[in-house]
Amino acid sequence: RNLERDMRSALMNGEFALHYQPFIDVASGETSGFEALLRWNHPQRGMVPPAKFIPLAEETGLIVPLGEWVLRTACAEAANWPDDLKIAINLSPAQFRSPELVPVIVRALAAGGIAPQRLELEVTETAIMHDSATVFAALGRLHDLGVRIALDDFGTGYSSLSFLQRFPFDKVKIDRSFVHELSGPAEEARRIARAVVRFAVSLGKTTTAEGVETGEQLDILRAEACVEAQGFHFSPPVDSAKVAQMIRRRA
Ligand code: G
Ligand code: G
Ligand code: NA
Ligand code: MN
Repeated sequence: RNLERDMRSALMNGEFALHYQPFIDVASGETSGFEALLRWNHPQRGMVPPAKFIPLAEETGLIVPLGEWVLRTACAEAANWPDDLKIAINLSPAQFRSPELVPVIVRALAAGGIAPQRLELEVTETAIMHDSATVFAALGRLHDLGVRIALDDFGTGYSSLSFLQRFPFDKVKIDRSFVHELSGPAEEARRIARAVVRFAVSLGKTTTAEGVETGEQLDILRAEACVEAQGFHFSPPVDSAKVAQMIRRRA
């Protein structure tokens, strides 16, 4: 396919960029960190959304070099930030099949002088179910180094509770489909949010709600003791110049 061929050259041509979306501590309103989100500025097609090219990158194996570029670039960026700010990076299941994953992460952290505790790796339930022995081994080693693991899009997958109990993660990201429902009249969404927060707390994990778009949603999440929030209500993903501006304004 054309897109596949273009993607191979895009990495060399510098057509990929990272945008960053802040996540906020609900209680203090302070920014806790930024999630790196990949963007492809195609010379003819314009912005190609990740939903279009990431599945293709996974199929073709290109996600391995692309994912390494993301890790290096995001850590280099975070090296410029105050060191209380975390950097969150999404990982695809296919990246775990590379024996280079752990060394690449260790080198990216060392190059930026970033404490492992500042790095948060986001993996989906689907990713960890798939090929779980390999994923377990890699995430276990990273977790032992102090890297934090977040379970992304929580509530949309099929992981069993016993599986989650054995899995070394620190944070649950409540999927935005649940957060979206919080503005509606249905009490059910609120009960789900409450249940997820309590579930996380009982396992000793922290929580982030994704896709927070309104103050009403935020108020409900605060009342349910959700720890962090992320979404258009605070900021969309922005480029690194805008991140620098946000950090200056904060200081
Ligand atoms: O930024 P946007 O909403 O378009 O992202 C769509 C999806 O692409 C999200 O689910 C996100 O997890 C995924 N995504 C964005 N950046 C990366 C990345 O660097 N690596 C991987 N594996 N997935 C990413
Ligand atoms: O799957 P993941 O959580 O990684 O997806 C991140 C993507 O979600 C980002 O690419 C971003 O564009 C999108 N996103 C971030 N905040 C919001 C929001 O408040 N509402 C919606 N609908 N999408 C959001
Ligand atoms: Na994510
Ligand atoms: Mn997510």
